[in-house]
Amino acid sequence: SPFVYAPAPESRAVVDIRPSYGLFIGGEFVEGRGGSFKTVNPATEEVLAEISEATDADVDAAVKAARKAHEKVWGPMPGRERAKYLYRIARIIAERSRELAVLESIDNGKPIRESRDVDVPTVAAHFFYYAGWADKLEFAGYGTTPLGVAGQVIPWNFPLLMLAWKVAPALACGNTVVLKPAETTPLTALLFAEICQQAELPPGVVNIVTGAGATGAALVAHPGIDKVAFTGSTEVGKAIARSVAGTDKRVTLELGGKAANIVFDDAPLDQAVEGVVDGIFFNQGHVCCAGSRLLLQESVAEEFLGRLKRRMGTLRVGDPLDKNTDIGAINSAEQLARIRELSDIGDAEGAERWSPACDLPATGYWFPPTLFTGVTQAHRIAREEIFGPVLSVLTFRTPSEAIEKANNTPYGLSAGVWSEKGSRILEVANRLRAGVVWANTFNKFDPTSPFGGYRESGYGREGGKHGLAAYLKGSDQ
Ligand code: TXE
Repeated sequence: SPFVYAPAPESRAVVDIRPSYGLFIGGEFVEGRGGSFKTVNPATEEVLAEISEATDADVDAAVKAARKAHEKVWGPMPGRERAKYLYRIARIIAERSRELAVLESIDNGKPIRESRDVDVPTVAAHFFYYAGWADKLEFAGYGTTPLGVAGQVIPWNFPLLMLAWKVAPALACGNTVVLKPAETTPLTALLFAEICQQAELPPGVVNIVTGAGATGAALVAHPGIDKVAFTGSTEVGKAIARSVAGTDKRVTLELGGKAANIVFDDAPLDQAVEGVVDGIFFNQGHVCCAGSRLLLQESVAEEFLGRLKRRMGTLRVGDPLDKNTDIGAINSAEQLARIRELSDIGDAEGAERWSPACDLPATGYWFPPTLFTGVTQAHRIAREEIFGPVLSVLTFRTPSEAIEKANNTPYGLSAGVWSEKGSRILEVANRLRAGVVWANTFNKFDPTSPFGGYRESGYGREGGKHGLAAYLKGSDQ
């Protein structure tokens, strides 16, 4: 459209990507003993860097460094001193936010508008927020004794934000950490390691071990770990729960989801269209709480779908560094294959697929914004997490039917309710089995709010005061 404001793409030159990276153990970068693997820009398929693969011995060295730092420095340090480091880290993140946002978009594929306006500011906000708790832990009501060493394994959809959700509360409570980023998105965690050096964080308080699933498995199984925090697939979450069974390790798991976004006929429709679009197309749909099932009240379904399709037609898919881009690249060839497979199953099961016309770049991993109508609850696209820009539409007549359908999932992470009536929102929200319910909005994150699920979406809460419970001795999380 001639009316689109078209600023120049964000510059790749803002970031300095080294040809290879080591592991971050005891405050230093050291070469991993398991060789190396490559991280790729999913928008161009260009190899960005060689990343060290950590072996069991490397994981052991990282856990020992974390233990030493916990016993000698970080555990005994008064909370107000820990707070100073966390504030310093938060300030450096804010100062280096442009660099972090560009690097996140290059390694992950997400649009720069999102990494710049959502991911990185929320990361800084988490460090500021938990810095504020470090010398006030007694007011949280969970005691003030840290657990010790936390082993943290995170996914690729919000690499830096998931790091912040895990590292900030752990450090505020006096724990030290060994964190394993996902193998397709290690670069911002490694830049965070440099930020820890810049902040003069005592060596060993934060350790980063890169590698594939085996590195994560070695970390969570290590006997020197007191606490496991995991975000990722339900399958791996279950394997982790099994591997720590019978130990006294504390565990929090944040797993998959299949959230219902419920639109009643009295909803502000244009606002609801925006919320539905944001719910499923934000971050290419690589969001555990994505509103991947749209439940539409029958009386408004046709009108709503017309408006939704028109809005989807305006979404721009392409270069993540272009400030106009709404939908960036799919994070990996494997994830693209998974999205394609489930979408093909949707076709085979008789649902009707629709996407607006859009030119996808020839190289890189791309999937258009996609809508399936004629979906029934038995369809796999209504039951399984697709983790891509694919929305399954179902309809309902009454609030009870909406609630029943929304709850008809093994997951229980999030949901959205759209209605002009406060009483209806409260009634429906109270009957939804989901850890987070948004009303007339979706995908809003804030460091002060707890986040987490039920059933196959895992257990434990991250964020807010509740997020401290996972890292202190006197709680049951
Ligand atoms: O997840 P994995 P994948 C869902 C989404 C996606 C699917 C697969 O549906 O399509 O999972 O994604 C590490 N012990 N979500 O394969 O494998 C791994 O190296 C310890 C939802 O990427 O769970 C990475 O660091 N760690 C989700 C992290 O676990 C292990 C986010 C997550 O990878 C391990 C991501 C093991 N045995 C995917 N195996 C969400 N809830 O947000 C792997 N890992």
